[in-house]
Amino acid sequence: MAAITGNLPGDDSAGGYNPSMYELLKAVNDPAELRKLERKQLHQLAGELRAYVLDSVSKTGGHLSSNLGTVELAIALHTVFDTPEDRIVWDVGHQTYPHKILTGRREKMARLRMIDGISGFPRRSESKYDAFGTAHSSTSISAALGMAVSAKIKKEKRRSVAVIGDGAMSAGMAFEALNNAGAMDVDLLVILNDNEMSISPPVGALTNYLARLLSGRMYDTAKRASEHLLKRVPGMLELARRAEEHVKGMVTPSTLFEEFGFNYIGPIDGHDLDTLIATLVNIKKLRGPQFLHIVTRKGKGYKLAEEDPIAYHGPGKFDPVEGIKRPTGGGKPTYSQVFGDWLCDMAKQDPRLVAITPAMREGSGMVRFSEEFPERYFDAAIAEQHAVTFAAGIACEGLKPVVAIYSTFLQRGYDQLIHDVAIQNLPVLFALDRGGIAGGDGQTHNGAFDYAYLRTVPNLTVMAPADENECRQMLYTGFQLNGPAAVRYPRGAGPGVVLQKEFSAIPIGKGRIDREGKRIAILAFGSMLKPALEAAEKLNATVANMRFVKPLDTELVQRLAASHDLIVTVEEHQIMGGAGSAVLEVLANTNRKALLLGLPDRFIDHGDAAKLLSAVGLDAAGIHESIRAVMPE
Ligand SMILES: Cc1ncc(C[n+]2csc(CCOP(=O)(O)OP(=O)(O)O)c2C)c(N)n1
Repeated sequence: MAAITGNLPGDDSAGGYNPSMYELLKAVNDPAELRKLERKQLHQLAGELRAYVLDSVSKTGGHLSSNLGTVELAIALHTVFDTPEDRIVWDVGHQTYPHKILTGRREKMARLRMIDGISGFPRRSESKYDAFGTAHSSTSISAALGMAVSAKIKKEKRRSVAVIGDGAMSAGMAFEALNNAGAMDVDLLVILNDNEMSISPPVGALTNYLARLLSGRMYDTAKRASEHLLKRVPGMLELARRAEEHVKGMVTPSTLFEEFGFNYIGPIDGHDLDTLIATLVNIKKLRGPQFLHIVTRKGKGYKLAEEDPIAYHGPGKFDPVEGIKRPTGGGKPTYSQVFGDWLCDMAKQDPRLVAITPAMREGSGMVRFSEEFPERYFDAAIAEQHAVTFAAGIACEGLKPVVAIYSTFLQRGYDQLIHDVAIQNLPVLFALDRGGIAGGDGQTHNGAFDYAYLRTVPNLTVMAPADENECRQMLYTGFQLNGPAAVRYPRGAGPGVVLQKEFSAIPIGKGRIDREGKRIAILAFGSMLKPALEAAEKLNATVANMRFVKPLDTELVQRLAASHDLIVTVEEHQIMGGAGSAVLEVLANTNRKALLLGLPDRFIDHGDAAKLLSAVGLDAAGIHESIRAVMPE
C-alpha cells in the first residue's frame, strides 16, 4: 500500500503501516467493544480503519474521499456517545463507511452497493446504529431535532447529534432547521464537518464566511474559547459560558451560528482524535443547542485523494497503488457528456444561454462549459429549490436558462417548477439526468417518478430520448420552445449512435414508428426503445418510439390501437402515473386491451442497473415474456 501517505494517525513515518493486519479492527464488532479500548489504541484503530476503507472501496467502488475524512469523527462519536441509544444522524450519508465498519458491517463492505449487499448510505432497516435513512442532502439537523424533541417529550436522557458537511450546510433546509432548533430548549448537537469541499469546491457566501472563520481573527478567538471550554469544571459551566460570551462579544462579532441561538465551539482539528474526544466529552455535559465546527481533509491519509478529492469522490474499482485510471477516450459517450457537449455548442450559437447546476458540475457533464463560459455558468450550491426559481428569474429577463439536474433531485424543486416556472410559462429547459434506475446509489437516487410528476403540470413539454443523438436534438428542441421543457435521459451511455453536429428540431408531440408489425403494438418511451425493438423481432410486433411523454402523440396512440389487438407501453419509470398511464387515459373510451410495463410499486434497491432492469422484466427477454403471457402465440 505504498500509495498511503504517512499521515495515518499514529504513524507519521510514510507507508510503514501494514493494513493487512487489522488487528484491533477485527475485534471491534460493535461500538461497545470500541469503548473498551484504551485511548492510545484508538490511534492504531484509526490507522487500521482508514486503510480498511481504502482497501474495501478500491475493491467495490463507492465514495472514498469523504469517508477518509470521517475516520476520527466516527471513532470519537462512538467512543463518547452511547450509541445506538444516543442518535447520530449523518447528513447525505455518503461519508458513513467508517461508521458502518465500526457498527458490525465490516465484512459486509465486500458487497457494498451491490444486489443483496449493504447500502452506500445509512438505512434504518440495515442497522440499529443508522438512526435516520438518507442520501439526499441537508436533512440531518431537522431529523436530529425531531429526535431531540421526542426525547424531551418522552423524558428520555438520549442525546441527538447531526453531522453535516459544509456543502450540505449550503441548503436552505439546513438553515430552516437551525432557525427552528436555535429557538428551542433541546439538547441537540450539530457538528459541522468542514472540509472546504462539496463534490467540487463549494460556492456561496457561507463558504466565504467559513473560510474567514477558519483563517481570521475569529479563529483565534473561537479557538481560545474552545480551549477554555475544555478546561471547564462542571457546575461552573453557566457562569463560564456567560463570561465567555461577554468576552467574545467584546472582541469579535458572534458567529452566524450563535445568532441562530446555538453555542458555537471550534473550529477544532477533526483528525486530532484526542482533542475531538475531549471536546465531545465536554459538550456532552452542556445543555441546549450546541454547534461544533470541526475541520477535516477530504481524502485524508491517501495522497492521491488528498491531491484530487473530486476524482476520488465516488470512484469505481481501482488499484490503490496505481490510482484510478483516467478514461482513454474512444468509448461511447455518456448522456451527461452528450448534454455537456450540446450545452457548449448551443452556447456558442446563442449568447442568451445560461446554465445552472445545483452543485453537480462533474456529474452533470458541465466541467467544460464552466471553463469555456464561466460568465454564463452558475453553481447554485446544494439548493435545488433556489436553482429552479433562480432560473425562472433569469427567464423573465429574456435570457434562456438551462437547469441541469438529476431527476431525483428535482423532486426537491417541485413547487418551484410548478409555481415559479410553469404557471408563468417561462422558457426554462430542464436537462434531467439519471432518469430511471440509478445503479449503486439505489432507491434514494432512482429517477422513477419524474414522468408522473412532470406530465401532470400544464405548459410543460416532456421528452424522453431513445439514443444520444435524439437527446442532443431534443435538448435543442426544448431550448427553442417558448415555454418550459424537460429532456429526461438515463445514467451512463446510450446505444452508441452517431451524433449529428447540425441541430434539427423534433416535431412537438410526435412519435415515430420504428418497426411495422402485426397484432401487437409496443409503445416505447426513452431508453426502453432498444429492448422493445429486440423483443419485437420475435413477436413481429409494431414498435413506436413515442419521444414525448407530454404532449403525448394521441393521434398515433389511437391509430395503433385501431390497427392492433394489443397495446403495450414500456418505460423505465414507475407504472403508476407514468407514460403508460398517459396512454391509458387516451384509450379509456376504447375496448382495446393494454399491457403496461415499467417499474413496480416498490423502491428498487442498489446494484448493477442492467441486472436490476432485467429483474423487473425491463429487458428484451422480459418484455417478450410479459407480452407472451397475455398473448400466447
Ligand atoms: C439534495 C441533494 N442534492 C445533491 C446531492 C449530491 N451530493 C452528494 S454529496 C454532495 C456534496 C456534499 O458536500 P459536503 O456536505 O461538504 O460533504 P463532503 O462530500 O465534502 O464530505 C452532493 C452535492 C445530494 N446528495 N442531495
